[in-house]
Amino acid sequence: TTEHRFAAVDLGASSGRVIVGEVAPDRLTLHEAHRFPNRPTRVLGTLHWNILSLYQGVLEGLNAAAAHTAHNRLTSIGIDTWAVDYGLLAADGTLLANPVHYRDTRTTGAAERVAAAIPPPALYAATGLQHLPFNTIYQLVAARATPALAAAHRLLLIPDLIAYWLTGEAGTELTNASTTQLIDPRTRSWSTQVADALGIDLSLFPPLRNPGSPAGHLLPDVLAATGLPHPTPVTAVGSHDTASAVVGVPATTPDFAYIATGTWSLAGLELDAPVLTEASRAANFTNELGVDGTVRYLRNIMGLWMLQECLRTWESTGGEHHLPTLLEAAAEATPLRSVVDAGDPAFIAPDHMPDRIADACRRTGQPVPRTPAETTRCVLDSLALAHRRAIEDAARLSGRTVRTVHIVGGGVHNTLLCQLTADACGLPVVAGPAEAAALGNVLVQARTAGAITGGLTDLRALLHSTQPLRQYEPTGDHSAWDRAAARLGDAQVTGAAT
Ligand code: ADP
Ligand code: LRH
Repeated sequence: TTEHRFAAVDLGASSGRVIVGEVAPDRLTLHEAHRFPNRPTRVLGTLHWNILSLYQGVLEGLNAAAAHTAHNRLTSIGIDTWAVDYGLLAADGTLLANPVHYRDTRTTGAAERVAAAIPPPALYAATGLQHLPFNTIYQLVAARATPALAAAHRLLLIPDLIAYWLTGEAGTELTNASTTQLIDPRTRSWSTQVADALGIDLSLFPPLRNPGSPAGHLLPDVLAATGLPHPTPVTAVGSHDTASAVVGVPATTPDFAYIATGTWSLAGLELDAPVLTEASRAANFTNELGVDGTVRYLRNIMGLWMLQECLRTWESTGGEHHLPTLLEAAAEATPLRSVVDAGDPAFIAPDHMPDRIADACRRTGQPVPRTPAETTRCVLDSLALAHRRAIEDAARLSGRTVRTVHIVGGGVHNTLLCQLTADACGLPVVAGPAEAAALGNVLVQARTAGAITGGLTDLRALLHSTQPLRQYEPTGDHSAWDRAAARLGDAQVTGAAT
């Protein structure tokens, strides 16, 4: 029998990893070949991704993946990363500027400029995307006068940039392209209307490609660096990490909602068609494109970023904070003492997170958390509340019923967050797998290679039968969550649609 091993390159905002998946029709095992930190760097006031350091991590990871497989052979490699960001290339392929982090403040004021060119209702009708201040269109409008954009021959989204460096071939993978706010979710192709209104040159983007299509072969210098043999193909997967994570949801029935929890919480539903109503726009729901013609109807919630940033602040001021110990203390803290709006864009930027949380509690007339454990509890209660709100809104706006909530991503390790989410939603939560994005990445490659067959339901059945999952039943007094929500008022948890 042919051995099929696939490497998933999965770059998240907190860490990058290269994971080897071994796949057969009834078997799916993962081996983490390499994990490396993702540390953005501020240079002359602008927050950048350390893109070459991340690429170095990819090469080292592929080298470790090769060493893990017989004859160093991988059936293929797939790449997924965070969304919206990009690199600009000259005609000879040179990277013209270091990619800017979506949390950089350069997009301040860009929303007003975009709204002047195309009113928000028309933009939503054309793209179905929630307003996030860092969507690619806002970044491009903010960068309009820069020399790099003026000189650019090509724009590559981050996973497409990594794929280009590995193979020399350029493409724009569709699921991630949908996060630019330049794609019409009905036609699943570029919106020339939006691009023209904003003066964005669509010819900067190489041709669209679908998950499952070939994306080239490793170049000789990459083979030398990784020890992989020629030819090692790269396969397009859901290159938006959240698209791959949704493939990696081990659902067994159609009436599920998902929450991909990592740096962000992405909470919503998988649909066959976009919801482009005014009510959906007002609730700030997005229609990102998924694998196999699906739509990811979801809302961005601040996620564990809030906790990561608190930890970073406490550590920088000399505190020792071990996450598991802190979570144990948070589990003992008073429930729902204070909650903040985990959809509020005020939490997007880095730095001073504990102070910003304290300010939000003060502004809404709630007790200010005094200790790291209380602040942690406030963050987790707030995330659970935002999860519930997103799932309820998604069900209402799409006319669907939800009976099970799946949590995937790094947040699966946070048992308190999983239990609070079950309590807030009043629904059973199935938690796992933590590496759903890597699994979704591997499964799409495996299907393309013929190692497995079927639709998303079949891929999910394989996940369900092979991956360790944990179930949480709702507990506690459900009305306590309604009272906590009421303290935040009507404008909460939508990310303030304009
Ligand atoms: P991303 O893909 O955005 O980089 P991940 O899905 O890797 O993020 O999730 C990272 C988050 O998962 C961390 O910020 C942390 O809050 C949580 N996490 C990871 N491991 C653990 C753990 N052992 N206990 C509790 N939380 C954890
Ligand atoms: C999660 C994610 C999310 C995007 C954000 C920029 O990693 O891709 O889906 O909104 O990063």
